This record gives sequence, structure tokens and C-alpha cells, in this order.
Amino acid sequence: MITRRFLLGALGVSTSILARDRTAEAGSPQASVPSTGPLVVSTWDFGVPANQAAWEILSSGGKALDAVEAGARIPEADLKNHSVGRAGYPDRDGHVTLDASIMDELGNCGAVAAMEYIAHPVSVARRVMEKTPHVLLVGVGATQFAVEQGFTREELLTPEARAAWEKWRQEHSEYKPVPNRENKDYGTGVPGGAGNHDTLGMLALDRQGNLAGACTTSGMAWKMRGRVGDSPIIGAGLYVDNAVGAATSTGVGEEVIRNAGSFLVVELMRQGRTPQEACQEAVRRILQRKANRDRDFQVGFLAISRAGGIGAWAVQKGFTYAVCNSANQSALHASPSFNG
Ligand code: SD4
Repeated sequence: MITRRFLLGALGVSTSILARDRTAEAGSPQASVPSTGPLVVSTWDFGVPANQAAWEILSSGGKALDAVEAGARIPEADLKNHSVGRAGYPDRDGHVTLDASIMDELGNCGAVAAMEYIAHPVSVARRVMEKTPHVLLVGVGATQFAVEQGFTREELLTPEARAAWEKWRQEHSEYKPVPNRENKDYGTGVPGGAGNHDTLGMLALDRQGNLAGACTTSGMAWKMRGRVGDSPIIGAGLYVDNAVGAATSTGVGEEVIRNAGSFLVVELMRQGRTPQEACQEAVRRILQRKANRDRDFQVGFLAISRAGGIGAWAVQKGFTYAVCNSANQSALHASPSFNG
């Protein structure tokens, strides 16, 4: 079992950072320059190369917002990654539909959901934020907006993803109305785990002391057509408050949406919890609502405070997250969890 002390030690988080975190709720909305220096964290192992792309911007004094967009574009372009961007696994009808969100230090945010044919949803989300009066564009409207903005319209279903979908169809000739239950993780056997579908959630703190976050995914593999998870929902899959901290999530999005997960994590930090305590409590709330029913799913939260503290917690073991700062650009950590 990974103890709190072990995790903090592994992260190099000092008790003075924790002490500062506990006073976060008293903080003003103005950013304070972090004594920890810039920092970027991401969900899952593919967060390591994503962090490194973000780090190129952060380490040269760039903005957290630019860093998280650049970082999220790495798994979006990775043909081996079947859970984010191009080459993502399709829905049950064979369509690759992408979700993404982005949020900056001022509370500006943008998102796209169930968007087809555009390989970099995080960048379209940023355009929604910067070029429209809206927060969220969906489906054909999102694709239309992206094309108007100069993004290339292209097929995102790769031969490998198509083959995996066809295999799934053969094995599931009768459609079952609870698609998440079909998405068993190959390692732990739970929906939302690391085996076949993950999400990149990325949070950054820049040299100016400003926070930003991004979240990008192709959602649950073989989902119902039109299904949208937590990742493009501000407050569910992503939330940033420059006075407090930032949070993101991965796993079964329905469970996160029901509990406004990332907003909850940030609010708990505002009340004085450390990032890790806040993530743990948010997972506990999700499980509490489930009572003793249907607890065989994965949800993981990752959070940073404005002081540079880091925390994570998950329902099941197996959730990993990448941490990148001036000391180490390729660290990967195992999140503590309730179940093992
Ligand atoms: C979703 N949260 O669409 C995403 C999927 C995911 O691990 O993160 N799976 O619900």
C-alpha cells in the first residue's frame, strides 16, 4: 500500500508546501509566484512525453495555457494511443468522436464534445474560448467551427482502431444498453481503467504563478453514439481557480459528472485540504453515493495547488500520473487508491 508519507517523499513535496496549501483558501485571486518554480502534471504514463512538451514552454518562462495546449497535442497525435485524438477507439457505430476542454488563470474556458474529423480537439477548445462568446460546441457544429478556423477535416479512424472495433462488434453482436460495462480494463477488469481507454488531463503552473489546465479524450471506447463524458465538462473533467489550484479527472466520466468532480476537488482545496486530501475526499464522495452497488469502475483525480503541491487519488489501483518540474522531467507516480 502506498502511504501518504511515501507518496509525498516520492514527489519531493515538502511539509512547507503542505503548510502553504492549507492556507490556500485565504489566498487572493492574484497569482503569487511559486517558490517551487514551474510545474506540470498529467494523467497516465503518456503524460510523461506530454509533460515534456509542456515543459519546453514552461522552462523558458512561457504561459501555463500555452504549455497545456502543447502538451495535450502530443497524445492527440500519437497513433499508438487509442484513447486520445487521432487513432482513438470509435463509438459503437464506428465513429471517432473527440472531447476536450481548456481553462486559464482568469477562469476563461472552452470545450468541444463529440467532435468528429478534427485531430486536435484541445486546440479547437482553445479557439472556442478565445474566438467565441461560448464555452462548449458539440458535434457537427464543433467540426464546422474548427474547419472555419482553418483546422483540417480528416478521417481519424485508423486501420488498427477499426480492427479493434470490428473485433468488439463480433464479440458483442447484441447491443447492450450499458456500454461502459463493456469497457473492462485489461489489467484490473474494471471500466475506466488503464487497459483500453484513458484521458489526458494536464495541469500546469507557470513561472508567473498562473495556473491552466487541459483535458482531451476519445472517451469510453464503444460508447453510445452521442455519449459525452466528463472531459469537456468544465467542473467535471477539469477546473482551474488561480486563487486555489486546479484539478482534472480520468475514468468513468458519468461518475465524475454526477459529482462535479474537479470543481469539488478545487473547492475542497479552498477549504484548506491539501491536493491529495481533496482528491481522496472527492473519490470518497463518489463511492459514498454508490453505497455498496457497482463499485467496479475506475475514477482518478489529479490536482495541484497554486503553491505547487501535488495530489492524486483513485478508486482502483493502477492510476498513474506524470510529474515534471526543474528537478525531473520524466517522473511517473502510482496514485494511492481506495481499493488496494
Ligand atoms: C470519459 N473520462 O469519457 C473519460 C474516459 C477516461 O479512462 O478517462 N477513461 O468518461
